[in-house]
Amino acid sequence: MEKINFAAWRKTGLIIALTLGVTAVMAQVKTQEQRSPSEKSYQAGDASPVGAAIVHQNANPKAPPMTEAEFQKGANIYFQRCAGCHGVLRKGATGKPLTTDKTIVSGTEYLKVFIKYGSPGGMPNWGTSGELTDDEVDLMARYIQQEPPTPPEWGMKEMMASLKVSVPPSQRPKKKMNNLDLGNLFSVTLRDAGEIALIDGKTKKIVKILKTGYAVHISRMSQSGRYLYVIGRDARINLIDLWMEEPSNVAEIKVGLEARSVETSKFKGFEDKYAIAGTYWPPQFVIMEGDTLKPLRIESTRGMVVGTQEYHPEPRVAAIVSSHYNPEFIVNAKETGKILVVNYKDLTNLKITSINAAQFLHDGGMDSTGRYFLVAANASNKIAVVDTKEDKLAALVDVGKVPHPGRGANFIHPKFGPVWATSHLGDETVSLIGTDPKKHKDQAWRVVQTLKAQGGGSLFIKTHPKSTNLWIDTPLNPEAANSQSIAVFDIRNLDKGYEVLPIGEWADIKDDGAKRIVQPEYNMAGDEVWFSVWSAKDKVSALVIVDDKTRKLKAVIKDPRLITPTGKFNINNTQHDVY
Ligand code: DHE
Repeated sequence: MEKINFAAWRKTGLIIALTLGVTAVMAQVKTQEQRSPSEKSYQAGDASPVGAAIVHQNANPKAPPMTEAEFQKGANIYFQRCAGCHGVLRKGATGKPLTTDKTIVSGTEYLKVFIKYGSPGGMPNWGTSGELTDDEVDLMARYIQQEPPTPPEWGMKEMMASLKVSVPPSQRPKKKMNNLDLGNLFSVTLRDAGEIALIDGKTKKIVKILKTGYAVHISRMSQSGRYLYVIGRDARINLIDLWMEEPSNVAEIKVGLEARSVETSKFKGFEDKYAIAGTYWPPQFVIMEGDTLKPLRIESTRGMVVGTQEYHPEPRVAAIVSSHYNPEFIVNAKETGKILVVNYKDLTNLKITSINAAQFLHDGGMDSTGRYFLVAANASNKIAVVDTKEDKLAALVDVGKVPHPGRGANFIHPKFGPVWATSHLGDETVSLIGTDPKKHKDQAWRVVQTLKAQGGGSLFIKTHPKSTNLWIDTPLNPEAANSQSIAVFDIRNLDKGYEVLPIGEWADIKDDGAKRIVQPEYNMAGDEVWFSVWSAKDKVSALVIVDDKTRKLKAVIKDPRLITPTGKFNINNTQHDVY
């Protein structure tokens, strides 16, 4: 079977526009039309590791002929470039469905035109952009008329076979064996290296580089602050013990073929006991032992979509957070638009509260009290609010276009009291939502103010309880001036507008890399902010650290090992949900 050449296709190292919006009906749905280029490319995302697992051809007799080798190549291209929008089973997600009842009616020639030239409605020009050759365009036009291959399921047997506990709990230290200031350590995603860097917050030195899954996505902390969990797009989880003399991998598992989220149990009495991971494929989540990753219970997310109540075969698991109010995980199913509150008290008699929110759930975080969870339903331009004490939907709040908060930003608004903020992929606005139903009832779960920042293409917003700054990145904005800088508001005087800091320039990198500024992250004290200067794998990247009070450059970390740094996770802030 042909292997995906990830390195070649990801030659820019960044997110490339990948939507094959080929449909039987030329008209694009409204949401497609309204999507900005940055939004389209982001949602299409990166290569899905699923393609490598496709093993058989199920050709439709009405479809144009293909050899087995062509089919394999088509499957690889599809999973690298199209599945992010159109779904693994081609039933449609943020992109249109590409099922054979539609594609065969369209026919090869018609499909080729779409694939080669794209459309104003949302499909990139695969052929004319040089991403696909004419032969590959022809191959893809024929490929999408074959029945979609179904990737294998991944159940207990496969998970157990992949589980490696390299250092069993009995052989691990009983206390912290190093002098590291763990609270102020950062776990930095080195996306295209399949590694994380542990960096000391004070000295800014790389303490250790650890091998993780392919295109590693996020890091999360156990409640005690001892265990670090890292998940890659290939659904591999690495468990790192920060108490060891040298922090090291102690266990590893592959929980599926593609994933983004991992979290740990944080409720009193269950600290460090369980871990949970959600997968894009298969559409499911698994609860594991916190200190070994041994899988205990796997649950599917397949089911009915909120609103239409139609069956969806692959609701991908997006963000997962841990409740502080109950022994529960809050699991967000993207395509069904449902928030599943999973009570882990009794894994045999698992209780799941299924909350109707909206499509497509993506990322989110807690309010400052930790009681309410706010999550972006990005295609619906809404933020869903869950009361994690009562396990109920508190509100669905209309915000700007395609909200993308990361974990969001909590602060006290001078006029409206406690608010949580999100920026947007689809426009330049920042929506501030009131979060205090007791003392600020009139403002609760309403947008109390809308700020205008640099532009669309924002992915992350950040502040800290000790700061008066509100930072908004724009890494996917088409203008380099915006993607290479950061906007910062003074929370005490939001009407004053924002200041722009040229973080990319400050990194002082001489090559022509993209230098996208992504994901502000505070140190433990809340007095400095770290930014990634994210360029392609073969270009120089860096981390730029800004003094939060003065907004002046404090340090630049450059190191040949810092390949494509994106997410940064301060241990203390991640452990305690400080944002
Ligand atoms: Fe992410 C969080 C999914 C592209 C950097 N990303 C998340 C979460 C999900 C997700 C579901 C929430 C996890 C949680 O809280 O449990 N991300 C996806 C995608 O599906 C998407 C759009 C395309 C893809 O193929 O992956 C995507 N993400 C990206 C990027 O291109 C980014 C900018 C760079 C990268 O490293 O790949 C990126 N995503 C991040 C980061 C977080 C994240 C840094 C965690 C933010 C935080 O503060 O917690």
